[in-house]
Parts: sequence; C-alpha cells; structure tokens
Amino acid sequence: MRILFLTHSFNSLSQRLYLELTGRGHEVSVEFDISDAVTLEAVAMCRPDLIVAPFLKRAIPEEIWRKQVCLIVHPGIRGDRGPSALDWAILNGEQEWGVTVLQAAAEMDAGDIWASANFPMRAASKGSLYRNEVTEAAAVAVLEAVEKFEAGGSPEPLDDARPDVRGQWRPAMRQEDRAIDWRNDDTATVLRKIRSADGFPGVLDEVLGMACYLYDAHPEDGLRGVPGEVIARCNGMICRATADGAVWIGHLKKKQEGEPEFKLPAVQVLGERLAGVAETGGDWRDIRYEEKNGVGYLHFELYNGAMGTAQCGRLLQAYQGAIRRDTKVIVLAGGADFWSNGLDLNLIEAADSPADESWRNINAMNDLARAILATDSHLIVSALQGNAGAGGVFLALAADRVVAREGVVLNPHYKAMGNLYGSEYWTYLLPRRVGEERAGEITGNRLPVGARQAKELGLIDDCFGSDAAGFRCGVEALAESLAADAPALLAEKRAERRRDEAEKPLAAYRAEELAQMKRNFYGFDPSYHVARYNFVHKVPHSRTPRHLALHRRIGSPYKKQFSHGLTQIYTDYQ
Ligand code: THG
Repeated sequence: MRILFLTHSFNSLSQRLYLELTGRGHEVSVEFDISDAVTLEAVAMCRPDLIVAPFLKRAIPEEIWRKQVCLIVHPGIRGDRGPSALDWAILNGEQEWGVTVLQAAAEMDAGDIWASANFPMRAASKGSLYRNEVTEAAAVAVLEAVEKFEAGGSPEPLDDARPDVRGQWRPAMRQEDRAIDWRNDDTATVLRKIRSADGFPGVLDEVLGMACYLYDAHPEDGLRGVPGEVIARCNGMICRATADGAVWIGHLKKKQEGEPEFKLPAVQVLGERLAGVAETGGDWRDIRYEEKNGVGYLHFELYNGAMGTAQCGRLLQAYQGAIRRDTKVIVLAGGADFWSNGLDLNLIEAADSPADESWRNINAMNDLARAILATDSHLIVSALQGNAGAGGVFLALAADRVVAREGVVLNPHYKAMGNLYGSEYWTYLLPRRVGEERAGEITGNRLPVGARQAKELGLIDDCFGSDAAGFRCGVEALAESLAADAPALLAEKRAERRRDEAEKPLAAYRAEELAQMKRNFYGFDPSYHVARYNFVHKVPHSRTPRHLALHRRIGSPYKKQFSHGLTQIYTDYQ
C-alpha cells in the first residue's frame, strides 16, 4: 500500500513505524503537520491508500478523514482520550497502560478502534516510556491495524460498556496538576510529577529563587535535608530534599519571558546561586561501572543521549578505569533510552563561542573513540539497548562487536544537522564494515536504519531481544563467550589493528575529518549553526524535507521514487 504519515515531526516513534511498514513492502511518504492547506495539498499529491498519524497534535481536517481512513496512534488504553494521555497515566500511577490505534473522526480520539496493545508501566520518565513500551506497543497495534485495513476489515466503535475499555477523556494537563509541594510531597510523588512532564513541558518550579522547569529526576536515599532545599551538587546535577528523602535533578530550563531558553545541566543554569552547596556523590550516577561473571559493564545514562565535552571526559576516565581491571571483555552498555546521540548541541548553543565548544566537543568524542579503538587488552562490545544517532552511531562502531536490541533505530548520518561532515573516525569505521559504496548511501540519504536492516547491511553484527530484559540476557551470553575465547580473539584484534595502522594511521583519518569539521564550525557557510539553533530552540518545521516527502519530489513518477527502505533500495540498485 501507499501510506502517508501525517505527523508533527519525524520523531523516534514515527521512524520506528516507518521502518516496520517499509520493511513489509509498503511505500511510506511523510508530511509534517504545518497547516491544513499544506496537509490537503500533500494528500492530493500523494493519493495514499491509507493515512497514518504516528505523532499528531492537531486535528486532521474533515475534508480528509471523511474521504479516507486516517489511523491515529494514541498513547493510551482503549477509551482514553485527550492530548496528555501518558502524562496522566504516570501522574495517576497507572499499573498498566497501552496504545490505541483509532480512526480519525470529528470528536478527538473518540473514533472507531482498529487495534490496541497494552503493557505494564515502569517507573520512568514520559520520554523513556514513550521510547520503549509505547513504541513497542505502537508497532504491534499499527501493524495489526494496517493488516486489518488491507484485508478489508473494519474497526470497532468505542464501547464504554466493554470491560477492557477503562479509559476516559482527560483534558490537557496544566502546571497546577503536577506542581510540586516540596514540604509535603514524598520522593515517589515528586518523581511521578517530574516524570509525567519529562521531556516536555517539564514541571514548572522555583529553585533558589529562579523560575524554571525540572527534568531528569532520580531518587536519592542517603542524603537528607529540609524539604525543598538544595542539599548537594554532583557532575552538573543538584540534589533536593523531599518530605522523606531526596531527588537528583539533572536538567533545568530557565523560564524567562521573552528570552529563548532550553534545557541545560542544573548546575550551569543555577550558577552563582549554588555557592555554598557541597559537591557530594549519591545514589544516582549517570556513568556507572559494574562487573558480572568476569565481564565489565560500563553504563552511561546521559540525558537525551547527548555527550558534551565534560561527559566525554568523564566517560573516558571511567573507560580507562575499566580497561585497567583484570577482565577481558568490556560492554559499553549506554543507557536505557539512548546509547549515544553524539555532540551535546544544547551545551554548544549555550557556549560563549559555539564554534569553539563544537571543536572541543568533537575532539572529546574523538578521544573517546580513539581510546576504544586503541584498546588491545580487552575485547569491547557496544550493546545498544537504546537508539543512537550521528556521532553516537560511529562511536559504537569503534568497538570489536556491535549489537542492538531488535527495536533500536539508528541514524548513522550527520548531514541532517546543517550538512555536518562528521568525525569520530567514521571514514575509517563505516567503509570497514559496509564498503565504500554503501557508506556513501547510508550517510547521504539521511534515513533511519532499523536494527535488523543494520545487521543485513553489515553496519552492526547482530540484533536480538524483543525487550530490555531479553537483550540484556543475550548481551551477557555474548560477552561471556567472547571472554572464553579472549586470547585468540585479542591476538587477531592486535594484528588487524597493526595492519590497518600501517595502511593508514588513525591520526590521518582524524586530521582529514577535523579539517572538514573546522570548515563546518568556522567557515563561510553557517548551515550547521543555523540548523543547531533551529534544533535547540525547537523552531517549528516550515516544510517537510524532500527525502521524506516522496510525493513532493519532482521529476520521476511517484511510484518509481522508492520507499521500500534501505535494504531493498540497495538490492534494487545492485
Ligand atoms: N481526529 C482528528 N484529528 C486528530 C485526532 C482525531 N488529530 C490527532 C488527535 N486525534 C490526537 N489527539 C488529540 C486530542 C485532543 C487534543 C489534541 C489532540 C486537544 N487539543 C487542545 C486544542 O486543540 O484545543 C489543546 C491541547 C493542548 O493544550 O495541548 O484537546 O481523533 N480529526
């Protein structure tokens, strides 16, 4: 079928559904929700068999849903309606939640139901639930709905009398609904409130006299203080006492009328106001090392997967500590939501000289990649439980083995960020795995690549695990089997590195890439700075990029344009 995605943006859920549908042979074209007129034009140009709205905030115009089926992906259980579905589920402490695929109609989210899938809730932020449980359930429910539609099936009307229809209409959540009462709220309550609004819009609060939104919260058991007071700081985070304990808060967004603001490490936002607050470690560590059955695991749970200069430095230090241990295998486990997305564009945007900070950040990323590549004492496994993008993907490729959870989405390209050339030794790492030709296609076409497709392309070695627990199991088995064969594998690894170094030194790849990056950061063309500004400040899209909006490409007829996803493109063209 020809499917048109109508979506606010090409977010991680849209990308996952795009990969699932193109992987099953459907043609998927994408149009961002810019205005009703633009949407009508897109539908006329595309003439889709089916419209799917993976992430849509506004109403689909009646002219469209009257004439053809539009499937809305709603992050709520059957019967749940309204724009703050997940927010309410988290704040209300629901034990089970779900995704419903319903047909667009006049009344928002009240149309007939094509499919739904439920999941047990987890104590995590809205963004984390969205990227994991919601995305998996949405993949199941959308595929079921699309198959049903293709087979000529029909949806069921919403029936409040059914026992599995437990949902109800809930309005948009307001700041008052989740405002924190620091004197009385216990840690669990504070966490639910902050998590219900994380990544967007954040809980509005006041910290040391500054109005700001809170994000990135984690429980602390050991530290105590007067409820509401900031009692410690650590690696950019602040610790604030609750009625029965404390919470770490990693990121803040200053609220200031008329001034553009974006999320930054809490300590950076508060600055001088933190004078006198002691640097003290606690329960929550964004970078954490553990050993199990003779294998070292390095976890790095960095907010939004962003690796700023300081984070890269701390991670490098932790890595150097890990390879001094008497183990043979190190697993780079990343975080639950992201493995890495490379440069921290928010920190760069906030710097006095974004160009200088970009330069420092890319060099810190490169130092980390080089340390991984140069390790001859250990076998290194990159285990991607969460998504990776841009430099984060290539950093992962610096390891000896790269594996991903089945549902992971990779964006192994830099171009979308104002035509960045990229570094992280990608000019060495990518062709080594996929060959020159495919390397050019992967970096050039700016499309997401699913874990299975990545394995077919040779970009990664393997993918397994339908959920986090299954993936962890598989990673442990792999790491332990590598440890058993370590002497032979390490000898091979050293020989290969020596051969490659003799052919072309790593330093040469780095120098060539950085020469290009220097032009991106300091050169005449400001594209990277403009794209970064738009990204950090969330400037609304004004058009859909042509690589996604197939129906807007001129020249060849729509059908020939492509849309089966990378793997088929490659086989078609080879
Ligand atoms: N039918 C049609 N279009 C749709 C849906 C539909 N577009 C997507 C939509 N479902 C997703 N669900 C909602 C439900 C309610 C609201 C928005 C999207 C809503 N919006 C408030 C408004 O428009 O005034 C603003 C809410 C806010 O502050 O965010 O209530 O089923 N045709």
